[in-house]
Amino acid sequence: MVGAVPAGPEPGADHRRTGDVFGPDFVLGAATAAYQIEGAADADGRGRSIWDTYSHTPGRIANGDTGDVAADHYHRLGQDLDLMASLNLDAYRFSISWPRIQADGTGPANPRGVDFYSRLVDGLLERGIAPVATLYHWDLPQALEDTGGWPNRDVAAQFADYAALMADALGDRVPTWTTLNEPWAAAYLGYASGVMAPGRANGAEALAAVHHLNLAHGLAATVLRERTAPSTIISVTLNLHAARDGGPGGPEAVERVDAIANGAFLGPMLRGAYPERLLADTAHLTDWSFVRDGDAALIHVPIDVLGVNYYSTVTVRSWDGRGERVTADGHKPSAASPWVGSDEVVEFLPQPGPTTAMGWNIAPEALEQVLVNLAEAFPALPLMVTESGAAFTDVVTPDGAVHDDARRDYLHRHLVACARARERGADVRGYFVWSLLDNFEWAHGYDKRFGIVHVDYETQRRTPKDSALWFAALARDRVLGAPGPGLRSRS
Ligand code: IFM
Repeated sequence: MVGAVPAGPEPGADHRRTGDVFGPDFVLGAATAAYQIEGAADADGRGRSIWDTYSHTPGRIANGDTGDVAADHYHRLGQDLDLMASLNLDAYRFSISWPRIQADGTGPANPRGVDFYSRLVDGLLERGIAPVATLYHWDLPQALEDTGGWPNRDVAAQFADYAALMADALGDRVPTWTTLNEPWAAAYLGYASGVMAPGRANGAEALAAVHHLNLAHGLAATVLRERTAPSTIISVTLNLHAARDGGPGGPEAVERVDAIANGAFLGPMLRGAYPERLLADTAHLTDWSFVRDGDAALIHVPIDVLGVNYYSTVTVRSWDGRGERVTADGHKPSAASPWVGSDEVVEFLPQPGPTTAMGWNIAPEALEQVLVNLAEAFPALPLMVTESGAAFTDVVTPDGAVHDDARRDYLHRHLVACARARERGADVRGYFVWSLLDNFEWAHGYDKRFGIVHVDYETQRRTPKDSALWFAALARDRVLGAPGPGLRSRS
């Protein structure tokens, strides 16, 4: 579906060039997610989510961190809105916490929860910043997990009910909606490897979760379409894997990974069917009987934009069963694999550096190629880079600044990748930095900082890093200036 991505940049490709112009129609924004920044875990009738449960389970999160307080965005909304305006953002991508709206995942909307997002949307519009609302960034109400979670089909219908509540509450003011963020992570990291909430490790359940997330997307997209204005943009965000051939047996390994990670979502959402490769590779785990007649049509509904989250590549080859196999999911070591059905046959090789603080390799040329491959596979579908960014070890200098040249360089090179993809015919509409603020990085807790704005978690003081000031100048001037000294260029 995305296909193979060649290793390394093409000779002569320049991912540090300057002078690229991003016209006013190209959206330059920043992204966050509810559980990662809001805090206020018990405020105003919010229910518990699977991430509350998971983060409060000893041993799950680095340092025992939780999202209870996070960046306290819930109580600092006005300040954070002003911060966004000071950075000249065209758009702000946020997610809505489902348990703030429906504490137990069912029933009427909690007016106090709705009010928070209503104030957020109004505050954005007052400042000329376009709201991009994501309905699901992994915080399933715990009460729904208690009924079986995403492996339970009913949750998809409950998600559609929640989508209807939000469409009715905010649909008159939110121009762009995203149904799901990274269902790959929700299904495979949540139910197969267990390094994310709810922390189950069962491949068959993960595949049922994949299907019910796809169904949830389709049902919610339909509800949004029916209840909002015709001009409303409806999208989904996928973290598509850029898989490289690490031979021997590389092409087959790439095909397997592409099917599990990319085709499992692109297939039903955009083509109306799961890839044969996926069905074959997982046949020993499940008969896919959770797919019912009519589901394909419910999932395969028109969307207006495909959101792409991109961070790094994977390099794979077929495992010959000898020696010690290297596996990876890029998140946290786990006893169980997220590569459901292929974990015994695909070997993940260490990536060449340089890397970020997450250990993820930096490869802007692969973002370019993913966008070009998608444009070729789905020519009529506009693309939006909905997350791109990097964690580095930031240092606050005595004068209170954060000179994060490496992050600035990272962003620069990935924006060049977007510009190059556009030159090669990809209809890339915009780029959202991950993330506006330092935040709760899931199993890594607060150890990893992705923000272009530094957060002092003791005082909740916000300090725009140099990357934020650079991004603000780009959003104002629309021309890509000189990159930071940053990392040694590989291009
Ligand atoms: O922080 C996450 C985000 O929630 C989803 N995409 C990847 C980011 C970095 O790991």
